Amino acid sequence: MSAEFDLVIRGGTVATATDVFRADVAVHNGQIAAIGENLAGARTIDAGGLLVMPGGVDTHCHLDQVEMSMGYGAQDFVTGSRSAVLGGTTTAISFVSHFKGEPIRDILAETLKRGQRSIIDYSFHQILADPTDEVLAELPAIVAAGIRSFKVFLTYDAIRLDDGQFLRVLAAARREGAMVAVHCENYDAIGWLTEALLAAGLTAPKYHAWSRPKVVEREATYRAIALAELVDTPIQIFHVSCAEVAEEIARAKRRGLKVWGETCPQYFALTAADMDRPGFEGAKFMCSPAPRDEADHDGLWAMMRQGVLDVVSSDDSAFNTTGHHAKDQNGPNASFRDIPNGVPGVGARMPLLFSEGVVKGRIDLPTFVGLAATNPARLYGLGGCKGAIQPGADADIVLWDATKTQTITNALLQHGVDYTPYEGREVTGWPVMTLRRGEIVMQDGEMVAAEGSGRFLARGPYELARPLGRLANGFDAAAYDRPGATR
Ligand code: DUC
Ligand code: ZN
Ligand code: ZN
Repeated sequence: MSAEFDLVIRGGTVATATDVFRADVAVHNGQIAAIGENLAGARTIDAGGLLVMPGGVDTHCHLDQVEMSMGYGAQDFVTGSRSAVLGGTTTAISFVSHFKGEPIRDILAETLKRGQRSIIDYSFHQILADPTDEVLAELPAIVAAGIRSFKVFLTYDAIRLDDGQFLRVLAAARREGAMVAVHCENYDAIGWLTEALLAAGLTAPKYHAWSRPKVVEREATYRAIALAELVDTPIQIFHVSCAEVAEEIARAKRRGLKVWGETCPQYFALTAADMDRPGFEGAKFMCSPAPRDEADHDGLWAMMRQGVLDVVSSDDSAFNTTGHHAKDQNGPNASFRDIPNGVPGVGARMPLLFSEGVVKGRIDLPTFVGLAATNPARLYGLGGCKGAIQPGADADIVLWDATKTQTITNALLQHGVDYTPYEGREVTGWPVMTLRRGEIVMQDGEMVAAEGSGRFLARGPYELARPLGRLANGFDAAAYDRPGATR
């Protein structure tokens, strides 16, 4: 046999979003070149006894974001992408910040510079906090630069959009062929509940969950979907915490709308009770939306099985427990309102989903691959190139030992954060090797890639982000809501 290919991954069990089968996978020039039997390569990796899956695609993680909703995060592109490859992830989408009253271009330039340190391939969502005419006029250039998705927040003082502003973003996205990702919680309801809780002296971390119960998330999700339907813009609902919220997405899908849903490990592996740990411990588990109860986990799994929730991303938005810009920046007795919320998870995402999902029989292996890699890639315009084991795709591959048990510790994850909310948790299934574009970047828990070897992924037009062409009254209002148009 002559060496037709650069590399052959031999004798493993290939898992895709639709199939599980025994095959060799050949890699040439950084791409998957063939899938078959008895393939020959200049180099061989023995994958006997291992799963061969697409490298994970984490379409929601805040790596080295200029500034997040509640401060400066702990994770930069080196620490975040190192932890990513250790956990089997090879592609990430992070965020370009935006601040009210400011143009985007300088933050974009700074963010693109920060990304150059990445080990994994990466792209960005553009946050829009203030859709003024000036900012909307910047969007065609931003989209042309390959940033084909916008993120909006319906809560948080500094960055939230009211309904009118949200409509303007949806209209801009429709014109540009961009996907809109939405943080759905009702701003006024959270503010009202927070004031009441503080007035009642209920300030501990656990009251974070009380300040944003499920109905607050559900109302905003319904509203986001209704407004997206009005404008005819594809959207994804970020970080869905429970089945009641996912039901809104299910109803939208049933009506044929382009609405997708994401959940994250913190919603099936943590609960509100974690925020009730003694002292400041509970702060480590605070994120938004808040983790719910054990009983809610079953509902989320059902929504994943049914394809209502298409994506599991990490929403790694990490703050250290203690120190500058940390969770305790306002002191160890700060009220829940003054503790930044967000949890790390870029490295733990795939092992948690595999262990809690596949090993415990809640989802099958193709569903796992779909949630962790294939669906997020497709949803954000990377389909065919990322998140797939198929000829022509980038050879981003994880070799996974489905039987290996591992106790998660903070040191193991090698991220830039002083804790993990999953400390001490035993999982079954662990990545033993990660390849990015055919190059080994992690082997046996050691990152072996060079800082800065990741590539920026410019995302072009794609079908899922195209409007449906279903307009209320047949009138394309978005076409008239252009920067500078008479309003
Ligand atoms: N929402 C996010 O999507 N990420 C970090 C914090 C938040 O509230
Ligand atoms: Zn959010
Ligand atoms: Zn986030």
